[in-house]
Amino acid sequence: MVELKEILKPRAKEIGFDLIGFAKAEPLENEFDNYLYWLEQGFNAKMEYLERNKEKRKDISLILENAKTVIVTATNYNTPFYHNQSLNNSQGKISRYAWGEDYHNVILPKLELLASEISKIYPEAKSKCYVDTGPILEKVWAVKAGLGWQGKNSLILTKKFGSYVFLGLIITSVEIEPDSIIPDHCGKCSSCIESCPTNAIVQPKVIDSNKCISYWTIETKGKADFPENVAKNLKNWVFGCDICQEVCPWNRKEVFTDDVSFFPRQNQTILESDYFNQMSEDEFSIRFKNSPIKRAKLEGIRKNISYIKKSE
Ligand code: B12
Ligand code: SF4
Ligand code: SF4
Repeated sequence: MVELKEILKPRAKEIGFDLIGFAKAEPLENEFDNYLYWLEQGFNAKMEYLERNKEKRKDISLILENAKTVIVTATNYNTPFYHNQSLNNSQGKISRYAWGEDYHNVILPKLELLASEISKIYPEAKSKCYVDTGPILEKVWAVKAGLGWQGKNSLILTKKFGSYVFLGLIITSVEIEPDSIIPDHCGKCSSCIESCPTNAIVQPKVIDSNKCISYWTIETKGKADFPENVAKNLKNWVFGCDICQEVCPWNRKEVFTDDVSFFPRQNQTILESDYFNQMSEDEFSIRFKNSPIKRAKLEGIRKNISYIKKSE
């Protein structure tokens, strides 16, 4: 049991993961009730996919039969680049996670490579890899695997890298000794709650997506009008929002990744209104190929920028 873990830990580093942890694949209890509470409150906004496959979110063995272990990885995406602090109202900020390549494309092949190490040792083992898109409460598993704690901004904070990490998961049928949980280190701090311009952190760890700039600028793809509270308080964010992470003391360490795929493409951390007004759909597809920004579509980005022109 211990032996496989000792093989996977250094191999994960070689492959490019910054942290790895192991959790026992058991059904969720309180965490699942909290998720149901979150849905009941309508905090998922129009993200209906979060209402589907509830049972799989509770019991991970419905995703992989005979699941014994959930392996969770964290990949640091912090880079030594920053937003220009004096922006005008035709310049929109891209959130840090979206400056470079789409993380799904970067992380999934690495997880598959790591999973193949398990098969080398246990050829009969079954494993499944996920980044973001499965019916899985990834942050809950990150806590269980001892990678970090869930901060009041609802994100996973790690002692070494803060919250600018992407999570990835391997569910496997092999039993591996679980890691210990790390205590919550938010303490009395509540900077994220106080700094959120739309009051989207409705209680510690709980985000109301209906109020979250990240939701409106990424998920609605130009198809819905922003509520007034969001439209007025965009603070120049046009794709995602990092305010509740920028204020977090755990992100002051500035430990940077050397993976250039997360560095800003063409050194762009902001998007200019004129640039998009002149752009064709084809140019948009080429410029944002394999970038998370493609998700918002040209129409969505134009709409988001039109809002910052009107915001305070
Ligand atoms: C849906 C989603 C969103 C939604 C909803 C956000 C949210 N907090 O749930 C929106 C579009 C707003 C969003 C935004 C962002 N996201 Co997002 N998102 C997801 C996704 C796909 C699912 C999250 C989910 O299941 N939410 C449902 C809620 C119920 O889950 P939860 O937050 O863990 O809920 C817990 C608490 O709410 C708490 N709780 C609920 N009720 C109650 C009640 C009480 C009394 C208590 C005590 C607790 C409690 O318990 C719940 C269960 O444990 C995950 C990937 C995944 N599959 O997990 C990425 C993920 C969470 N996102 C990620 C990122 C990077 C972001 C952004 C930073 C992007 C950006 N820069 O704009 C922002 C951050 C906004 C924020 N502060 O959360 C990363 C986070 C990495 C990390 N370090 O944690 C993830 C893990 C993707 C990944 N694979 O790396 N996201
Ligand atoms: S991402 Fe922005 S809007 Fe959403 S909770 Fe954090 S600070 Fe608030
Ligand atoms: S800003 Fe403070 S309360 Fe919020 S996540 Fe960071 S340490 Fe926790």
